Amino acid sequence: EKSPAEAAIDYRQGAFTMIKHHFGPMGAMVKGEMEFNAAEFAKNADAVAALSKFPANGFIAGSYEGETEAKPEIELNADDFKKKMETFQVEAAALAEVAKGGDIAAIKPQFGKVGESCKACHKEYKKD
Ligand code: ASC
Repeated sequence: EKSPAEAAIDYRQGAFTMIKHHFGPMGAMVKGEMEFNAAEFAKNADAVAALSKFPANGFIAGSYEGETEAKPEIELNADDFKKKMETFQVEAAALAEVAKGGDIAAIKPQFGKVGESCKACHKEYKKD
């Protein structure tokens, strides 16, 4: 039987696995490693926007040791962490919106903003 902390770690890792699954192909399209397909891109952007709401639920007290890359600083800087999660959600929603237009030139900078929002959190709160 899993402890609440172990279950929370599994939950957030599951959410990040799903996010990565949808974010990866968008990155490949933006970089020109994969042919741009507007419909596929928009579907992935919708998925990331929806999934962006979930990881925060898994960062519960006591879940910063064991099989996790999350740093205990998350608990100490809870307001900053929450703000960074919300930035990710806002930027992901904006990407889903711009993706509906199917214009790669408009999509690219917003995709960049989502990536920056991932990186901002990882930089401070994810173990290397
Ligand atoms: C990814 C991935 C991340 C982000 C980040 C964006 O594909 O796994 O953590 O993008 O590298 O800068």
